[in-house]
Parts: sequence; structure tokens; C-alpha cells
Amino acid sequence: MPTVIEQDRTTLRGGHPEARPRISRPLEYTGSLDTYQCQDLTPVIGREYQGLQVAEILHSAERDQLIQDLAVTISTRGVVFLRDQNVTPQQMRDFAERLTQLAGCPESSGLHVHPLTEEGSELGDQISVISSEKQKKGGGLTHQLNDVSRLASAGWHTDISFERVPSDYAMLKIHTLPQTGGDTLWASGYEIYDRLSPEMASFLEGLTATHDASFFHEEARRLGNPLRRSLRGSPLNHGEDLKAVHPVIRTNPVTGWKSVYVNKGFTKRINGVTKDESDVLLQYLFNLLTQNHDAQIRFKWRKNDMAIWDNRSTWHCATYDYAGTRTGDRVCSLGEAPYLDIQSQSRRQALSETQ
Ligand SMILES: O=C(O)CCC(=O)C(=O)O
Ligand SMILES: [Fe+2]
Repeated sequence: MPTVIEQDRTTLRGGHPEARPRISRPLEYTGSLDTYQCQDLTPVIGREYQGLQVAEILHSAERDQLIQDLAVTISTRGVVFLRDQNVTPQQMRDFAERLTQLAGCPESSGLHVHPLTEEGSELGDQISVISSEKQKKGGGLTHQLNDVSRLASAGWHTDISFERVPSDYAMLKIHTLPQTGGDTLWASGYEIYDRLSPEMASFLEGLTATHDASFFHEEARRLGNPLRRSLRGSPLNHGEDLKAVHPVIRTNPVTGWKSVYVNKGFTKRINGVTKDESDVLLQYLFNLLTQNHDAQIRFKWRKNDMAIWDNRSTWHCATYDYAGTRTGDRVCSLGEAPYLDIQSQSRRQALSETQ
């Protein structure tokens, strides 16, 4: 378990005293995963491992070292892909819990319960079923993509950033796939930060943004489920006001690197500037993310493949280009309340110093 060390608060912006990470310096990779074959899928984001089964790691004698090294790898590479996983939803939950704890999540953070999760759902509150059938019933993004926008890029988001304590990691296993289509894309928030001029970066470092998922009220009505108002994985996440204010640039405590943290799905407003200025700034940041395919990875799923990503420093976007059924299980853990350590480095800066 990582040791608890008080952060030097003078360099920190944002955060919440009840939801601080339990690590005060980045975690180091110890090499325990080196026995597995792996391949980096692009220079900046994504790694695929061969032969790694999360269920086996969960029962291994070196479990904690392997899982902590995997956390460091996910946070460094943004997303990892594990092919053909033989794992139950319960094992996914156990793994996600260990992953977030070993990565230093606050004591008060557990697995997220999504506000749209049905009460008494078969797989338990902490598993979200990602389902094309549910999408059709609820409308959701497919509806948005057909009726409101014809841009597939409208779907870029980072999970649950409307919560005061949002997600550190998410795991998704897709077990039912259409014959073709249904790819998912991820993009690197570290890389987008690195594409800002130093002047723009330091301007944005002084700002916060409001993330708002009020549209889930309408979605809950359409699905016919009441919205979950009780605790959603943290004492700070509750009630029906699905809004939070977070720094525009945040530090990932596991790598110590800065990332842009606004997204098309939930971020409505940059605070402290006029609405017009906010619209221009957000549009520019969204353009950097959606128009830089060299900051993205597009993953083609096969049956039972799993992706685990760091929601603090990546965005993702599903592709609704298929007619058949596509279903999977997702677990999402909660990390710290987002903060910016103004002394932290960018990814490129940190990597150039180690070379
Ligand atoms: O269906 C997908 O590919 C991604 C869905 C998603 O956004 C998630 O699991 O958080
Ligand atoms: Fe998502």
C-alpha cells in the first residue's frame, strides 16, 4: 500500500481535503510486467499486452506488485489493451478495487455507481452494462449523433467528470460484438497539453471549468429508472445536482504529468471568463483533441477483449457505425478530487529528462 505523505499544499490548485491522493510523488515502475510481451500501439498512447490475464494476476503471489506496475503503465500509456480475457464481473470489480488502491486513491474513494444504474441490477451496482440495445432505448449518444450532430466526434468524453470525485481508472470488456464496426478511440490529454504554447498553458493553468451532466435526468426519464441520488462511490458524490468544478489542467498523481481536463461530453463552461471567451477556448481545446489523429489510438475489439484506461489523462469515443448487438461490462473506480500541482511537468518534459 502506498504510504500517506502530506502534500505540500502551497503548489496545489483545486483538490478537496477529503479526497486527496495517498501518494505525494509519482509511482515508479518496478519491471514486474517485463515477462509479458507487449507493443506500444502509437508513440504517445496505447499499449497491448500478450498473454496477460487479469484473473490470473488476481490470484498470483506477486499480485500487488503486478497490479501496481499495471497502474503505472496505464497511467503512463493512457490505455492498455488485454486480449481475450476470461474474467467474471466479480473478478473485474476485485481487480478494479485493487488497482485504484495500489495507485494511491483517497481512503474515501471506492468503485463508482453510475447515476443511471438500475436499482437491484443483476450484476451489482458497480457494474455498468454497456449495451447497444440500451442505447437504442434511451436515445443517448446515438440519438444525439443522429438528430443533433452528424459529427461522430460529438462523443469524445472522459468518464463521469460531472462528479466532484471523478474516475481514475475504467475497465471495459466487450463480450458481444457486431460483425464489424463498434471500434473505440482514445486520445492523450498529456499530448494535448504538450501542444499548447507555454503562454496558453500557463493561462489555462489558472482556470477552472464546470462539468455538467444534467442531461442524465432526461435520459433517466426516457429509460424509466430513477436517477441514483445516494452515495455514488465517494461521500462527495451524491444528490441530483450532477455538476462539478475542476481545474482545466490537472496533474496525474501516478505519473506526475499535466493533462488537459475538459471534454466535449460534460464540460459546459470555463469559469472566470465571458461565455464567448469560454466557447472559443473550449472549441479550440476540443479541436486539438478531435483533429490530432496522432494523439489518438483506434482499437478494433475482438470478443472478450478488455481495455483499461486512465480517465484523468485521456478521452475516449465509441463508434456507432453498426446495426447488430454490442455489449460489455464496465467498472469505473474513483480517484482523487482533481488538482493541479503547478510544479509538475508535462509528459514530453519528463520523458526528455529521462533519456
Ligand atoms: O462502448 C464503448 O466503446 C465505450 C463506452 C464508454 O464510453 C465507456 O465504457 O466509458
Ligand atoms: Fe466512457
